Amino acid sequence: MMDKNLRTASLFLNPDSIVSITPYGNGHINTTFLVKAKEEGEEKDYILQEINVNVFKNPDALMSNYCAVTEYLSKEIEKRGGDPLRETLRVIYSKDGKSYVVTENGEHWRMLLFIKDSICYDRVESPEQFYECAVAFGNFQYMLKSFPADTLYEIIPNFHNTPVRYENLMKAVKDDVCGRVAEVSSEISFAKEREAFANIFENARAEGKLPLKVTHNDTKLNNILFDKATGKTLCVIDLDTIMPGYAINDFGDSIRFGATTAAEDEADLTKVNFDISLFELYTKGFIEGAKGGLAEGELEYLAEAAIMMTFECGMRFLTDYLEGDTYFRIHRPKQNLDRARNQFKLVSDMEKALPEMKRIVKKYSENA
Ligand code: ADP
Ligand code: GN1
Ligand code: MG
Repeated sequence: MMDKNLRTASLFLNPDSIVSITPYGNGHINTTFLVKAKEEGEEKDYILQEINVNVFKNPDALMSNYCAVTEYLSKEIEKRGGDPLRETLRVIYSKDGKSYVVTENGEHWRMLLFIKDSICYDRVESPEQFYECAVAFGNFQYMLKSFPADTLYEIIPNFHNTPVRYENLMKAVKDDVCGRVAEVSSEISFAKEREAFANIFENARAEGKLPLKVTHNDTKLNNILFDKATGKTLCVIDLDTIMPGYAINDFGDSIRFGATTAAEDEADLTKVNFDISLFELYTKGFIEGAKGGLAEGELEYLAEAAIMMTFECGMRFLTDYLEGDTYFRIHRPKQNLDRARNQFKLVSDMEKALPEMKRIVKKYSENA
């Protein structure tokens, strides 16, 4: 009897070529495995991923976006003389020609070429690395600037719509299905005090200041691969949430995850501090990477976007904690609560630093 994962991998590869299948990575949403194979004497590695259909309700639309964007990027990379097999993801089609398969027990799986000699970081290990990450995400947007955004599906409606995330939190508070509200009253008050702030991007959009662009929407440091040999960025990964959005949210989400002195789930808040020097480096890199592609209105709200994404993510963690941890994978009780408190601590720090953050944005915008 074949093991379940081997059976799934065999829908894409010859089972005799498969050497091992092991859990891989630290994502909160999908379940990822590394598949080591030997094909005609040559070692070949693949990523096998179960698509979380609790989160991604329309895997067909998701994989349509995924294939369209990766094929487009492959061509762009080739035009620039790059290596499309290392600088973007390559979807491996199943033996029956599908971009993903549905197994007999209803699971949805896809396969990607594993990018060898690459490394992925959960924490910023050197300032240069964060700067490189900024250039790469800025450049990612630049490369997709002519991609027809209206051909992409909106994979998760209102994904970075902060007012909707606020409403979801208020609903979770009202329902209190796990009886956890009493424990988090100060976090709920923190969110309520920022209700008006949550709306500023939607208002700016109504004034025509924030255009919709093709955006990544999950620009964490661990969604980028670095080249082991050169230390330079290689490939933007985790393309599940590619859809039209605000460019400044891609900026803000990277700051939330990277410009901090602690991991996202650090429970000791004395260790969690916003690092403005990393903010400055990222600002410089992102503006450079976007090569003049950011409009005046976008630059105006760049600093606020860091606070917005951090606040929004904090609310999402808190909502999930109140709803019984059904969305973000947890490895210990209260991990989502720790994540929420951690994000709110960063929001407080950034609010204090906002004038300085705006000064930094202005400094680099002038040369944009
Ligand atoms: P999630 O949505 O769960 O975050 P990701 O697509 O980000 O899933 O994958 C999880 C981890 O797997 C990444 O952080 C990275 O370490 C690794 N990974 C994903 N795709 C590749 C790839 N093509 N080559 C090498 N490593 C990869
Ligand atoms: C999730 O899939 P992963 O771990 O890269 C989440 C992001 C959050 C992030 C918080 C589809 O990202 O939106 O910002 O966790 N992805 C989805 O770490 O919800
Ligand atoms: Mg990821």
